[in-house]
Amino acid sequence: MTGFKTRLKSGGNTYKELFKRYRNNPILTAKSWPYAANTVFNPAVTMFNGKVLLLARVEDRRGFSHLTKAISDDGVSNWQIDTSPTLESDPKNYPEEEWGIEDPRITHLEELKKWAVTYTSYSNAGPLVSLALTEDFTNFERIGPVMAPEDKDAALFPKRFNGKWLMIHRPISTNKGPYAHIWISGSDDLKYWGGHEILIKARRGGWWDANKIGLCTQPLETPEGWLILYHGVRQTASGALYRLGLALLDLETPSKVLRRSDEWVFGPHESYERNGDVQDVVFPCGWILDNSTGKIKMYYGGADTCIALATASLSDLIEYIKRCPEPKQEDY
Ligand code: BMA
Repeated sequence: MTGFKTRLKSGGNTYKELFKRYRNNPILTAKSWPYAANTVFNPAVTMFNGKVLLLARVEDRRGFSHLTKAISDDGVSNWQIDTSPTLESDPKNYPEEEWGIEDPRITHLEELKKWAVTYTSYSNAGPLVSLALTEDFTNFERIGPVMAPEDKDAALFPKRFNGKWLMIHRPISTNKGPYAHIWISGSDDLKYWGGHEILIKARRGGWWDANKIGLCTQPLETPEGWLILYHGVRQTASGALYRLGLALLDLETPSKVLRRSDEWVFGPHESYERNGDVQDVVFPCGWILDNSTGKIKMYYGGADTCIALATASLSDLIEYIKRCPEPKQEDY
């Protein structure tokens, strides 16, 4: 009992926080935008010409989204934001983009010397995964829709494995569900995808990540394996609660899951994560690793309204995930 009281007095929280919020969060809001926007959130991120490039989802007052880039030297301040949409839906040529494009993820494809941008196209048949390539984040070459609806939360690996590109994505299945598991698929040419396999299953029952999960950020290569950040959506009496967990995939065979966290490692807590257009949502679509410091910057949408930043040390994340159990899929 004394121990319990002492813990409460000293803050009450015995969990080690792996991710530390930036003190001046949120870093970007609709007010920072050079043109009228309802909300800016769920940004992808990559390094571009030595600078941090965010590709943010911007929602207008019709309710439709487009993507706009913001570039900064330090990834925290002095953002140079495009004065008009960087990548807009083009429903005339790509009818699946009818109600906008959302939630990008960026992967640099070393072989092609191009960046792959996977994003959600909001079609009148439901959300699906589209892919575009770019060399400069000004001109985009659309590959088009690569996964049929309903599917979203997709990102590519930066290289081929046994000749195949690999993509992680999240289709929804209505079989005894709905259930939304994370899948992995392969392609020779980035356009036609197959060899679909479940990668990480949504758990069931009382788990924080029961029934619906999805990839957050692009896979991060580490000496121990590919580090994966994913969200779990818990249905509560006051709506959905988006929290984040970690997994580690085999370096050579990414379809093999080595570890998965039982606990969530980041969740909505601050007012900009709890209150906004959609309450209680943290939704990262990108992270970057500074190899010289071992620090990760994770960029995320807060409550579908603003952009926030949290940092972590790669060695802390690896140490944590290596202590997590090997997944036993049959237990889920
Ligand atoms: C998901 C996506 C995200 C959004 C989240 C919470 O389905 O649409 O863009 O942040 O819901 O509303």
